[in-house]
Amino acid sequence: MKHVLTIAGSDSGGGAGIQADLKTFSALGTYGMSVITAVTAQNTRGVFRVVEMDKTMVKSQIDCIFDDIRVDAVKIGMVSNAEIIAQIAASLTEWHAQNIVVDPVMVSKSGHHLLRPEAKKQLVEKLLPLATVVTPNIPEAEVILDREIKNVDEMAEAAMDIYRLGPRSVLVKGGHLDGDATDIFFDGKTITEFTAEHVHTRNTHGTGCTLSSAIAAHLAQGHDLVTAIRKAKEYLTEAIKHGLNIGKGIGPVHHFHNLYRRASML
Ligand code: PXL
Repeated sequence: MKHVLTIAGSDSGGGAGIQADLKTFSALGTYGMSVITAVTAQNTRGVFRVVEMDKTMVKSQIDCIFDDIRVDAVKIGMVSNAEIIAQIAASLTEWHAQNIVVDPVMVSKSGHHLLRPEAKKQLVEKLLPLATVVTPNIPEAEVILDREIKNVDEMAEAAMDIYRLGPRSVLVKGGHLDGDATDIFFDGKTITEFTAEHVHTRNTHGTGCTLSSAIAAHLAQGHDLVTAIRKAKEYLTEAIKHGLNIGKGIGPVHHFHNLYRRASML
């Protein structure tokens, strides 16, 4: 079995962050591990409080894992401050981590800031160059590049410009544009478009976390980037279609739709 690590924040509501990542790793047949960067008090209606971890505790968690267990891929999600970002970059470099998926989490679905604005520079300068693939949605790509992105052509230009910041490849996710969800992937040579049907549902909590974790799990299993992304999108589309009406706000996607269907538990 392959081993996949998430470095991200905890979502007490269970729909996003570490919880979504571990469910995704498990659903895709990999062994999941976690380094917690922050604890959020949240539910389907919003994020109510955030406590960031001490950077030395982030270092200790990473060291304990890499010292003992082979890590086949790493997904990085919510990392809210510059100190923790610098620590993660130093530790992953020291341990020669491979297959790193960076999801540049900035704002929750409910509109809560999960990245301190002053930490953007560190995220761009320290984390992006480590990424095998970085997976911004349109609002995140706009913040990274400091300009608006209004259509698929501008998404492709954004992917190429973010590529220049140092990651091995870039996936700009188009779910925030109207119409079908087209994502644009650039690996330094070729632009690849991924189009999935736009599922009309309110229950989309954790979609970004789930996609980046699924890409990491598929990279760990030896797939190339384009295949890993295609399979991750297929998994996410089904998880959104089976989204759960939990809570009074934005409900989570169903990570185990496949398993529950086979066990007649859907
Ligand atoms: O979806 C981004 C995200 C990432 N990580 C944590 C979150 C959220 C959104 O709510 O809570 C911990």
